[in-house]
Amino acid sequence: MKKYLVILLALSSLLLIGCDKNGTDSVREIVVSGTEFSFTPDVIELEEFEKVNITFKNDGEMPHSFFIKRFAIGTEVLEPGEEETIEFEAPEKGEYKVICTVAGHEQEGMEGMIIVK
Ligand SMILES: [Cu+2]
Repeated sequence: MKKYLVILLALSSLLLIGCDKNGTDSVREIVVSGTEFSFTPDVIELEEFEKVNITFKNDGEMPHSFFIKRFAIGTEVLEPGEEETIEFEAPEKGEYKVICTVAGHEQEGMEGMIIVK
């Protein structure tokens, strides 16, 4: 009987540690790089309603932006070398397309996806 109690205590303390790491106030930092003509990473996976800071860096030689189409949220069009951070709260489960808003860049393949699981 005592043995089980010890195991139980050990498990519950593990759970507590887990909670601290993923507490509701924690904001994950995600960095996305943009070049001609792609995003790296091009897929970002988020938990439902997770809060994240997405920093978009223009590592290319042309102006670029990072824009989440469905919600019309994104960075300004940034010059090469510039970066901007946006705060984003993941919506419900789904796939949300990300594009560069500079004319022609989406057509060149500058698109990505936020997948909320
Ligand atoms: Cu672009």
